[in-house]
Amino acid sequence: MIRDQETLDQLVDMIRQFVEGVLIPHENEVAETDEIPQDIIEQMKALGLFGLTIPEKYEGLGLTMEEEVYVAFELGRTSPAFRSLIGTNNGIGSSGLIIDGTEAQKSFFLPRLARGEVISSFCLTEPDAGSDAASLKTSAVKEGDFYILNGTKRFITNAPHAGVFTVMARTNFDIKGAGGISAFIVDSQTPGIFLGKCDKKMGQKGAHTCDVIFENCRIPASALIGGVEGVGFKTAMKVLDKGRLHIAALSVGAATRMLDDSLNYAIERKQFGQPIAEFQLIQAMLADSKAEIYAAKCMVLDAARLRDAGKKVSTEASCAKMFATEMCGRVADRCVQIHGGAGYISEYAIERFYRDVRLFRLYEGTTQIQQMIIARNMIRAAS
Ligand code: COS
Repeated sequence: MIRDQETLDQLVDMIRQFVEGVLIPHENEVAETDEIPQDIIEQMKALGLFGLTIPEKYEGLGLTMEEEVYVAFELGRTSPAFRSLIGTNNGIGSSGLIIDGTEAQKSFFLPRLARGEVISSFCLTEPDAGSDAASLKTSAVKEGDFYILNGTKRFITNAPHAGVFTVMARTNFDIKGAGGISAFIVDSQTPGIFLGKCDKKMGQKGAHTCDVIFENCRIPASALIGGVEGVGFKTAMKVLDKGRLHIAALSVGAATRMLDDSLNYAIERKQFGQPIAEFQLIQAMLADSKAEIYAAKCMVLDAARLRDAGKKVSTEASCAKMFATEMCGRVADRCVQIHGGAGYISEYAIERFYRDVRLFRLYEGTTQIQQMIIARNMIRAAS
């Protein structure tokens, strides 16, 4: 749902100008230094980019899902590292609170997240609980007015910068799967929290992940999201339904950028006495990529509108995430091919994008998990 087309157009234009004028010119620097310059972070704060999806009541812009995906199409056109820094506050790091938090939890944390004063992270994955998230072992044992957290969370995006963690932990050990899990909102300065070394990744330099280790970490009982035990897994799944749509939209943005760069390259690059764009085998790659981006964009927008209409979009979010991220991988591969040998050289952005976008098919649920969710939902609906 678009609340006011003119306001959205202004926001999208402003973000496009920021992406083109500030972020794209700094991509190489971020890739080389593995850091986003502080002055860019300050500009992101000033533009309200940390609070795009946080409700207006809590100082955010309160974007609807449809509005959010239009913004993500733009943000996707530059290095994913920039989006990653603001991504958790706008998505998996705040959604749990927005969807299921108590009023006290929302009013305490959300304005800080919206202003970018505090970075949030989402702690679901563990060394032995990745795709099978319901098998997580991190424990939260109630002791009076406190819970004691113990366990290790893995590959946690923005953990090195986080001021607050949404942590999924087991409160009931008699229930083996999802029903024994609760969600907590945890201040990262609480004694008993330790961070691992930053992970060395294939790409997305400038975006940081690491382990988060809880050792007898004592948190107040008021940290239980929504004040209800045993529903933390469902909170996590609802967060991921939304997050998967966002990743699908980013994939559309990244594929658009890669294709734009490749089209320009194909028009400029001459071989056999003419621009390579004149060759039909190059045209086939350009046309297939264009059509697939269009298809993914239509899917993302449709799923976003359904979510705004209050529909359950688990199937549609997984369809969009699966199709858009796989599409993005195919486009990345074709775009390297269009660049020829130059596509393997880091002077061209496509070499970096090829590595950066590989993560889209993995995080917030692999393609295989999306397939499983889609098929399961189909079977359930038919039985
Ligand atoms: N919204 C609300 N509730 C949901 C839900 C959703 N999208 N998906 C599942 N649930 C509920 C189910 O209804 C079920 O509740 P009941 O027991 O009351 O019926 C409960 O959650 C458990 O669901 P399910 O039985 O489907 O859980 P499974 O363990 O079999 O599998 C998958 C769940 C595989 C879908 C889940 O573990 C998953 O998404 N894994 C990937 C994790 C991931 O994306 N990790 C990325 C890292 S986080 S950035």
